[in-house]
Amino acid sequence: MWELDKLPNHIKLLEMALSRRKFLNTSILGSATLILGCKEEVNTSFIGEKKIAFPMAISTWNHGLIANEEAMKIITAGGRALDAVEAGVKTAEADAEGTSVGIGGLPDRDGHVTLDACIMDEHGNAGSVCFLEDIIHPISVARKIMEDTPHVILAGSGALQFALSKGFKREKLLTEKSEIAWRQWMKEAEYKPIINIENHDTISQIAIDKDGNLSGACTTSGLAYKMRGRVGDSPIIGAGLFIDNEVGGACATGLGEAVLKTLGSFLIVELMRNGMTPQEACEEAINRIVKKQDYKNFQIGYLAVDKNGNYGAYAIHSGFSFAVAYDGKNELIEAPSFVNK
Ligand code: SD4
Repeated sequence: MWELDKLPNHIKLLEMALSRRKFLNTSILGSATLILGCKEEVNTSFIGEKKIAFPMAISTWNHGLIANEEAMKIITAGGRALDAVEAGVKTAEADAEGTSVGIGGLPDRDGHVTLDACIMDEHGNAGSVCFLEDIIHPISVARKIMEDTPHVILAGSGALQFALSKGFKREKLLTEKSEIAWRQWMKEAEYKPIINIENHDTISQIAIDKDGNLSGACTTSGLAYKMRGRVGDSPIIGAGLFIDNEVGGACATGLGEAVLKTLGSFLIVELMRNGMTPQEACEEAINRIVKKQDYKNFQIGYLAVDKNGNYGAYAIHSGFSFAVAYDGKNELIEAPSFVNK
Protein backbone atom coordinates (compact mmCIF):
# COMPACT_ATOMS: atom_id res chain seq x y z
CA MET A 1 0.00 0.00 0.00
CA TRP A 2 1.26 3.48 -0.84
CA GLU A 3 1.38 5.63 2.26
CA LEU A 4 0.39 9.25 2.58
CA ASP A 5 3.35 10.19 4.75
CA LYS A 6 5.73 8.91 2.06
CA LEU A 7 4.45 11.42 -0.47
CA PRO A 8 7.00 13.99 -1.60
CA ASN A 9 5.78 17.25 -0.06
CA HIS A 10 6.18 19.31 -3.15
CA ILE A 11 3.99 17.31 -5.49
CA LYS A 12 2.09 20.14 -7.03
CA LEU A 13 -0.96 18.04 -7.49
CA LEU A 14 -1.29 17.25 -3.84
CA GLU A 15 -0.90 20.87 -2.87
CA MET A 16 -3.59 21.80 -5.35
CA ALA A 17 -5.87 19.09 -4.05
CA LEU A 18 -5.32 20.02 -0.44
CA SER A 19 -5.99 23.69 -0.98
CA ARG A 20 -9.04 22.82 -3.04
CA ARG A 21 -10.23 20.66 -0.16
CA LYS A 22 -9.71 23.53 2.28
CA PHE A 23 -11.74 25.77 0.01
CA LEU A 24 -14.40 23.11 -0.23
CA ASN A 25 -14.61 22.68 3.51
CA THR A 26 -15.00 26.42 3.89
CA SER A 27 -17.76 26.56 1.35
CA ILE A 28 -19.50 23.65 2.99
CA LEU A 29 -19.28 25.40 6.34
CA GLY A 30 -20.65 28.45 4.61
CA SER A 31 -23.51 26.21 3.52
CA ALA A 32 -23.13 26.16 -0.27
CA THR A 33 -26.61 26.07 -1.66
CA LEU A 34 -27.62 26.83 -5.19
CA ILE A 35 -31.22 27.54 -5.86
CA LEU A 36 -32.40 26.13 -9.15
CA GLY A 37 -34.52 28.59 -11.06
CA CYS A 38 -38.20 28.61 -10.26
CA LYS A 39 -39.90 25.98 -8.16
CA GLU A 40 -40.93 22.96 -10.17
CA GLU A 41 -43.75 20.56 -9.58
CA VAL A 42 -42.48 17.63 -7.54
CA ASN A 43 -43.80 14.27 -6.56
CA THR A 44 -43.67 13.64 -2.87
CA SER A 45 -44.27 10.61 -0.73
CA PHE A 46 -43.55 9.60 2.82
CA ILE A 47 -41.48 6.86 4.34
CA GLY A 48 -42.00 6.63 8.04
CA GLU A 49 -42.03 10.24 9.13
CA LYS A 50 -39.60 11.53 6.59
CA LYS A 51 -40.86 13.56 3.67
CA ILE A 52 -38.98 12.90 0.49
CA ALA A 53 -39.35 14.04 -3.08
CA PHE A 54 -38.47 13.46 -6.67
CA PRO A 55 -37.41 14.35 -9.29
CA MET A 56 -34.05 14.48 -7.58
CA ALA A 57 -30.37 14.07 -8.37
CA ILE A 58 -27.41 13.22 -6.19
CA SER A 59 -23.77 13.44 -7.22
CA THR A 60 -20.29 13.07 -5.79
CA TRP A 61 -18.03 15.99 -4.85
CA ASN A 62 -18.45 19.70 -5.51
CA HIS A 63 -18.60 19.27 -9.28
CA GLY A 64 -21.85 17.49 -8.45
CA LEU A 65 -23.53 20.87 -7.96
CA ILE A 66 -23.17 21.76 -11.63
CA ALA A 67 -23.93 18.19 -12.70
CA ASN A 68 -27.12 18.26 -10.62
CA GLU A 69 -28.14 21.59 -12.06
CA GLU A 70 -27.83 20.18 -15.57
CA ALA A 71 -29.61 16.95 -14.69
CA MET A 72 -32.45 18.75 -12.92
CA LYS A 73 -33.16 20.89 -15.99
CA ILE A 74 -34.00 17.70 -17.83
CA ILE A 75 -36.00 15.87 -15.19
CA THR A 76 -37.95 18.83 -13.87
CA ALA A 77 -39.08 19.36 -17.47
CA GLY A 78 -40.35 15.78 -17.52
CA GLY A 79 -37.31 14.18 -19.18
CA ARG A 80 -35.86 10.77 -18.50
CA ALA A 81 -33.39 10.14 -15.66
CA LEU A 82 -31.05 8.46 -18.15
CA ASP A 83 -30.76 11.64 -20.22
CA ALA A 84 -30.33 13.63 -17.03
CA VAL A 85 -27.38 11.66 -15.67
CA GLU A 86 -25.63 11.57 -19.04
CA ALA A 87 -25.96 15.35 -19.41
CA GLY A 88 -25.10 15.84 -15.75
CA VAL A 89 -21.76 14.07 -15.69
CA LYS A 90 -20.79 15.44 -19.10
CA THR A 91 -20.35 18.83 -17.40
CA ALA A 92 -17.46 17.40 -15.39
CA GLU A 93 -16.02 15.53 -18.39
CA ALA A 94 -15.92 18.78 -20.38
CA ASP A 95 -14.30 20.82 -17.61
CA ALA A 96 -10.61 21.09 -18.49
CA GLU A 97 -9.84 22.49 -15.02
CA GLY A 98 -11.01 19.31 -13.31
CA THR A 99 -8.10 16.87 -13.03
CA SER A 100 -10.01 13.68 -12.35
CA VAL A 101 -12.61 13.35 -15.11
CA GLY A 102 -12.56 13.69 -18.93
CA ILE A 103 -10.38 16.39 -20.46
CA GLY A 104 -7.72 17.62 -18.05
CA GLY A 105 -7.71 14.29 -16.19
CA LEU A 106 -4.35 13.42 -14.70
CA PRO A 107 -2.59 10.80 -16.82
CA ASP A 108 -1.22 7.39 -16.04
CA ARG A 109 2.45 7.14 -15.11
CA ASP A 110 3.38 7.06 -18.80
CA GLY A 111 1.57 10.34 -19.50
CA HIS A 112 -1.58 8.95 -21.16
CA VAL A 113 -5.05 10.05 -20.03
CA THR A 114 -7.20 6.90 -19.93
CA LEU A 115 -10.88 7.10 -19.08
CA ASP A 116 -13.40 4.76 -17.44
CA ALA A 117 -17.18 5.26 -17.39
CA CYS A 118 -20.46 3.41 -17.05
CA ILE A 119 -24.16 4.11 -17.22
CA MET A 120 -27.23 2.18 -16.13
CA ASP A 121 -30.93 2.78 -16.79
CA GLU A 122 -34.24 1.95 -15.16
CA HIS A 123 -34.59 -1.30 -17.09
CA GLY A 124 -31.31 -2.69 -15.80
CA ASN A 125 -29.55 -2.00 -19.09
CA ALA A 126 -25.89 -1.14 -18.69
CA GLY A 127 -23.03 0.13 -20.81
CA SER A 128 -19.43 0.64 -19.91
CA VAL A 129 -16.18 1.76 -21.43
CA CYS A 130 -12.75 1.39 -19.92
CA PHE A 131 -9.17 2.32 -20.73
CA LEU A 132 -10.48 4.70 -23.40
CA GLU A 133 -8.16 7.35 -24.80
CA ASP A 134 -8.72 10.57 -26.80
CA ILE A 135 -12.50 10.85 -26.38
CA ILE A 136 -13.81 13.64 -24.21
CA HIS A 137 -17.16 12.07 -23.31
CA PRO A 138 -16.70 8.43 -22.31
CA ILE A 139 -20.14 8.44 -20.67
CA SER A 140 -21.77 8.93 -24.07
CA VAL A 141 -19.66 6.12 -25.53
CA ALA A 142 -20.85 3.91 -22.64
CA ARG A 143 -24.44 4.81 -23.45
CA LYS A 144 -23.92 3.94 -27.13
CA ILE A 145 -22.44 0.59 -26.12
CA MET A 146 -25.54 -0.01 -24.00
CA GLU A 147 -27.99 1.01 -26.71
CA ASP A 148 -26.30 0.01 -29.97
CA THR A 149 -24.37 -3.18 -29.22
CA PRO A 150 -25.15 -6.56 -27.67
CA HIS A 151 -22.29 -5.99 -25.19
CA VAL A 152 -21.86 -4.26 -21.85
CA ILE A 153 -18.16 -3.33 -21.79
CA LEU A 154 -15.73 -2.25 -24.50
CA ALA A 155 -12.10 -1.53 -23.62
CA GLY A 156 -9.04 0.24 -24.99
CA SER A 157 -8.46 0.38 -28.72
CA GLY A 158 -11.67 -1.52 -29.46
CA ALA A 159 -13.64 1.04 -27.49
CA LEU A 160 -11.90 3.86 -29.34
CA GLN A 161 -12.61 2.21 -32.70
CA PHE A 162 -16.29 1.88 -31.74
CA ALA A 163 -16.46 5.51 -30.58
CA LEU A 164 -14.95 6.77 -33.83
CA SER A 165 -17.39 4.65 -35.82
CA LYS A 166 -20.21 6.41 -33.95
CA GLY A 167 -18.91 9.84 -34.88
CA PHE A 168 -17.04 10.78 -31.69
CA LYS A 169 -14.03 12.97 -32.46
CA ARG A 170 -10.47 12.36 -31.25
CA GLU A 171 -9.19 15.06 -28.94
CA LYS A 172 -6.07 15.67 -26.90
CA LEU A 173 -7.12 15.19 -23.28
CA LEU A 174 -3.83 15.95 -21.55
CA THR A 175 -3.93 19.66 -20.71
CA GLU A 176 -0.88 21.78 -20.00
CA LYS A 177 -1.79 21.93 -16.31
CA SER A 178 -2.03 18.14 -16.02
CA GLU A 179 1.13 17.61 -18.03
CA ILE A 180 3.06 19.94 -15.69
CA ALA A 181 1.74 18.05 -12.66
CA TRP A 182 2.69 14.71 -14.25
CA ARG A 183 6.21 15.88 -15.14
CA GLN A 184 6.68 17.07 -11.58
CA TRP A 185 5.43 13.74 -10.29
CA MET A 186 7.88 11.93 -12.62
CA LYS A 187 10.80 13.74 -10.99
CA GLU A 188 9.83 12.63 -7.52
CA ALA A 189 7.90 9.42 -7.62
CA GLU A 190 10.31 6.82 -8.93
CA TYR A 191 7.58 5.72 -11.35
CA LYS A 192 5.45 4.40 -8.48
CA PRO A 193 1.72 5.03 -8.63
CA ILE A 194 0.63 6.82 -5.48
CA ILE A 195 -2.80 6.33 -4.07
CA ASN A 196 -3.94 8.72 -1.40
CA ILE A 197 -7.06 10.31 -0.09
CA GLU A 198 -6.74 13.48 -2.14
CA ASN A 199 -5.79 12.82 -5.71
CA HIS A 200 -9.04 11.60 -7.19
CA ASP A 201 -12.55 12.99 -7.52
CA THR A 202 -14.66 10.82 -9.77
CA ILE A 203 -18.13 12.01 -10.63
CA SER A 204 -20.94 9.54 -9.99
CA GLN A 205 -24.55 10.65 -10.26
CA ILE A 206 -27.94 9.05 -9.67
CA ALA A 207 -31.24 10.68 -10.67
CA ILE A 208 -34.92 9.90 -10.25
CA ASP A 209 -37.27 11.39 -12.82
CA LYS A 210 -40.92 12.45 -12.45
CA ASP A 211 -42.05 8.92 -13.29
CA GLY A 212 -40.00 7.59 -10.39
CA ASN A 213 -37.48 5.89 -12.68
CA LEU A 214 -33.82 5.75 -11.69
CA SER A 215 -30.64 5.94 -13.74
CA GLY A 216 -27.00 6.42 -12.85
CA ALA A 217 -23.70 7.41 -14.44
CA CYS A 218 -20.11 7.29 -13.31
CA THR A 219 -17.07 8.71 -15.15
CA THR A 220 -13.42 9.21 -14.27
CA SER A 221 -9.84 9.41 -15.42
CA GLY A 222 -9.13 7.04 -12.54
CA LEU A 223 -6.28 7.28 -10.12
CA ALA A 224 -3.59 9.76 -11.06
CA TYR A 225 -0.32 8.15 -12.25
CA LYS A 226 -1.77 4.65 -12.23
CA MET A 227 -0.01 1.84 -14.07
CA ARG A 228 -0.76 1.78 -17.77
CA GLY A 229 -3.78 -0.44 -18.47
CA ARG A 230 -5.18 -0.12 -14.95
CA VAL A 231 -8.97 -0.14 -14.78
CA GLY A 232 -10.75 0.93 -11.61
CA ASP A 233 -14.19 0.36 -10.15
CA SER A 234 -15.92 3.17 -12.01
CA PRO A 235 -16.72 1.28 -15.25
CA ILE A 236 -17.55 -1.98 -13.47
CA ILE A 237 -21.28 -2.48 -13.02
CA GLY A 238 -21.94 -3.27 -9.38
CA ALA A 239 -18.66 -1.76 -8.20
CA GLY A 240 -18.65 1.94 -9.15
CA LEU A 241 -22.39 2.04 -9.86
CA PHE A 242 -25.50 -0.09 -9.57
CA ILE A 243 -29.15 0.70 -10.24
CA ASP A 244 -32.17 -1.47 -9.59
CA ASN A 245 -35.35 0.41 -10.34
CA GLU A 246 -37.33 -1.65 -7.83
CA VAL A 247 -34.98 -0.79 -4.99
CA GLY A 248 -32.67 2.17 -5.62
CA GLY A 249 -29.14 2.94 -6.70
CA ALA A 250 -25.66 3.35 -5.31
CA CYS A 251 -22.37 4.73 -6.54
CA ALA A 252 -18.81 5.12 -5.38
CA THR A 253 -15.79 7.35 -5.42
CA GLY A 254 -12.32 6.72 -4.07
CA LEU A 255 -9.79 3.95 -4.30
CA GLY A 256 -11.28 1.67 -6.93
CA GLU A 257 -9.33 -1.40 -5.86
CA ALA A 258 -11.08 -1.40 -2.48
CA VAL A 259 -14.51 -0.95 -4.06
CA LEU A 260 -13.86 -3.70 -6.61
CA LYS A 261 -12.92 -6.21 -3.92
CA THR A 262 -16.23 -5.68 -2.15
CA LEU A 263 -18.47 -4.88 -5.15
CA GLY A 264 -19.69 -1.96 -3.09
CA SER A 265 -22.53 -0.48 -5.14
CA PHE A 266 -24.21 -3.83 -5.76
CA LEU A 267 -23.80 -4.64 -2.08
CA ILE A 268 -25.51 -1.40 -1.03
CA VAL A 269 -28.47 -1.98 -3.33
CA GLU A 270 -28.87 -5.54 -2.05
CA LEU A 271 -28.70 -4.33 1.55
CA MET A 272 -31.45 -1.80 0.78
CA ARG A 273 -33.49 -4.56 -0.88
CA ASN A 274 -33.25 -6.46 2.38
CA GLY A 275 -34.54 -3.58 4.44
CA MET A 276 -31.66 -1.26 5.28
CA THR A 277 -32.03 2.46 4.75
CA PRO A 278 -29.65 4.06 2.20
CA GLN A 279 -27.60 5.42 5.11
CA GLU A 280 -27.36 2.08 6.90
CA ALA A 281 -26.42 0.35 3.65
CA CYS A 282 -23.62 2.84 2.89
CA GLU A 283 -22.26 2.41 6.42
CA GLU A 284 -22.31 -1.37 6.15
CA ALA A 285 -20.48 -1.25 2.80
CA ILE A 286 -17.76 0.92 4.37
CA ASN A 287 -17.61 -1.48 7.35
CA ARG A 288 -16.89 -4.37 5.00
CA ILE A 289 -13.85 -2.48 3.71
CA VAL A 290 -12.43 -1.22 6.98
CA LYS A 291 -12.74 -4.66 8.59
CA LYS A 292 -10.38 -6.26 6.08
CA GLN A 293 -8.29 -3.56 4.45
CA ASP A 294 -5.74 -1.10 5.80
CA TYR A 295 -7.95 1.92 5.22
CA LYS A 296 -5.79 4.59 6.90
CA ASN A 297 -4.34 6.04 3.72
CA PHE A 298 -7.15 5.76 1.25
CA GLN A 299 -10.60 7.18 0.90
CA ILE A 300 -13.89 5.66 -0.26
CA GLY A 301 -17.17 7.51 -0.43
CA TYR A 302 -20.53 5.91 -1.17
CA LEU A 303 -23.85 7.50 -2.10
CA ALA A 304 -27.14 5.61 -2.10
CA VAL A 305 -30.69 6.56 -2.91
CA ASP A 306 -33.79 4.46 -2.55
CA LYS A 307 -36.70 4.26 -4.94
CA ASN A 308 -38.48 7.06 -3.08
CA GLY A 309 -35.66 9.56 -3.07
CA ASN A 310 -34.33 8.95 0.44
CA TYR A 311 -30.58 9.17 0.32
CA GLY A 312 -27.56 8.21 2.37
CA ALA A 313 -23.82 8.87 2.19
CA TYR A 314 -20.83 7.57 4.07
CA ALA A 315 -17.06 7.67 3.68
CA ILE A 316 -14.02 6.22 5.39
CA HIS A 317 -12.47 9.63 6.11
CA SER A 318 -13.95 13.08 6.50
CA GLY A 319 -13.87 15.40 3.50
CA PHE A 320 -16.19 13.53 1.15
CA SER A 321 -18.77 16.01 -0.12
CA PHE A 322 -21.77 15.33 -2.30
CA ALA A 323 -24.50 17.40 -3.89
CA VAL A 324 -28.23 16.73 -3.60
CA ALA A 325 -30.86 18.53 -5.67
CA TYR A 326 -34.63 18.40 -5.40
CA ASP A 327 -37.56 20.76 -4.96
CA GLY A 328 -35.66 23.82 -6.20
CA LYS A 329 -32.62 23.26 -3.98
CA ASN A 330 -29.11 22.05 -4.77
CA GLU A 331 -26.92 21.62 -1.71
CA LEU A 332 -23.40 20.52 -1.04
CA ILE A 333 -23.20 18.33 2.05
CA GLU A 334 -20.29 16.67 3.78
CA ALA A 335 -20.83 12.97 4.35
CA PRO A 336 -20.36 11.44 7.79
CA SER A 337 -17.34 9.16 7.99
CA PHE A 338 -16.00 6.08 9.77
CA VAL A 339 -12.89 7.91 10.97
CA ASN A 340 -13.97 10.81 13.23
CA LYS A 341 -17.40 9.24 13.62
C1 SD4 B 1 -10.81 4.79 -9.57
N1 SD4 B 1 -12.76 5.17 -8.23
O1 SD4 B 1 -10.41 4.78 -10.72
C2 SD4 B 1 -11.88 5.77 -9.21
C3 SD4 B 1 -11.24 7.02 -8.74
C4 SD4 B 1 -12.17 7.90 -7.97
O2 SD4 B 1 -12.65 9.77 -6.83
O3 SD4 B 1 -13.23 7.58 -7.63
N2 SD4 B 1 -11.85 9.03 -7.60
O4 SD4 B 1 -10.36 4.07 -8.69
